[in-house]
Amino acid sequence: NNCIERPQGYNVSFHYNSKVEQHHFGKTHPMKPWRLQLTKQLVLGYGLEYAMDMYQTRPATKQEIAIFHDRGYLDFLELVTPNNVDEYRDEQNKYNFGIEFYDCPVFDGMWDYISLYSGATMDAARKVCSGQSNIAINWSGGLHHAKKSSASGFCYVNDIVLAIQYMMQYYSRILYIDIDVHHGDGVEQAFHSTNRVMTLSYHKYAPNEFFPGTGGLDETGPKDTYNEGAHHSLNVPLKDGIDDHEYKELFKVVTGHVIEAYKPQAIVIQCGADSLGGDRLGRFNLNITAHGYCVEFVKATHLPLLIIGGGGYTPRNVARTWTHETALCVGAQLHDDLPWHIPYRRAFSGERNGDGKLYPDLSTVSLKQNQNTAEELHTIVKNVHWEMRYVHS
Ligand code: V1S
Ligand code: CA
Ligand code: ZN
Repeated sequence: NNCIERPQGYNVSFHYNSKVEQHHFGKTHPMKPWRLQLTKQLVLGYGLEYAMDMYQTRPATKQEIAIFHDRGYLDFLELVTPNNVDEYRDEQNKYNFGIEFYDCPVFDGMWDYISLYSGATMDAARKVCSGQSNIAINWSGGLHHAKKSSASGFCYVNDIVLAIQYMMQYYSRILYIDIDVHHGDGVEQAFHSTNRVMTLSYHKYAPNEFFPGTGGLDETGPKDTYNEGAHHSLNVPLKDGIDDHEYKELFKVVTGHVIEAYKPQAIVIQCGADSLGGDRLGRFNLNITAHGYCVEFVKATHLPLLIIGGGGYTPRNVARTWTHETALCVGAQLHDDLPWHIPYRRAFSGERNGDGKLYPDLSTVSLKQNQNTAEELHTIVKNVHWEMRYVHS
């Protein structure tokens, strides 16, 4: 740990409340808040806390969450429990719990969980806006599917929208980037009609086959060109099995074009780790370093940066990735051998679990063939570039 030093000239902050990791969505549910504990332990195991400001965050208040969400919806989220859920039949349907009950279950302490992850993201956003942090990190946030008055895809409250709305008081143009394997539909929808937020999501796209089914290449905002939001939603729809080289190249060129044209004053990046090879729900073949490349790339812009988590359903790899990305932020290089003294070391040991290494080869874990053709990727680049004609800083 002696080699972990504070970066010179800039501040990185880590925002966390360990109560968040104690929640359970249910035995068979793929979302495991426990992965956050695993991540924190790796971060501490490598001594990265010596290089950052560590904040224990408070839960967001209902008032703070109501800046974006519907009051009635929040009343429901606050009051419903597994014991009284049957008394809320109408609300369940109204707020999308009926249809998506298995995706968004009512579980014990659900409101605590919601206010904890939202509170940590808001805390991180405040540190960025005050200039106290150049980079602020909250791995428990990034729940990009939640809508104003409905839950969707494991997301109840959209902490990203709350953070961006807060940041809009300080910055006139904010770029939101989403590298979760799923389309960042909730964030896109929330800022549909404004040119002050540009949303850019990279995801697996297959309508009727892969959740949530939106985010096609032609989905670029309102089609009415007088609407300020026109051309300010960007999507990079991909197929199964994209590899490190293709993804990095695509991310560099597309994000590069967008930054050059839009000239954002701050960046928010959602780092869902379900885009890694071998993820339980994902379809890509990325290694940890390719995922991390996206963080390196946005860090290199030297713009105020908010980094949040998101999906990620193979907990050991989620922890590896987010630890690697925390290290990138502070400019530390980590040893490929995981520290010996961490709790749950067994979760990372053995051939199936990555042999005690930080950077196991994940491209070989997934059996997904790369279905993306060079031509398709070229079309994406061309389209985004073309779309930038309408974008002015
Ligand atoms: N893919 C997938 C998937 N798996 C599940 C699931 C599995 C077991 C359970 F006990 C509960 C749920 N749900 C889904 C997806 C939602 C994916 C959400 C990703 C979230 C994120 O990573 O982007 C951000 C945190 N839901 C569906 O595919 C919808 C259904 C269409 C099929 C599954 N059933 C349960 C609901 C309807
Ligand atoms: Ca995405
Ligand atoms: Zn996801």
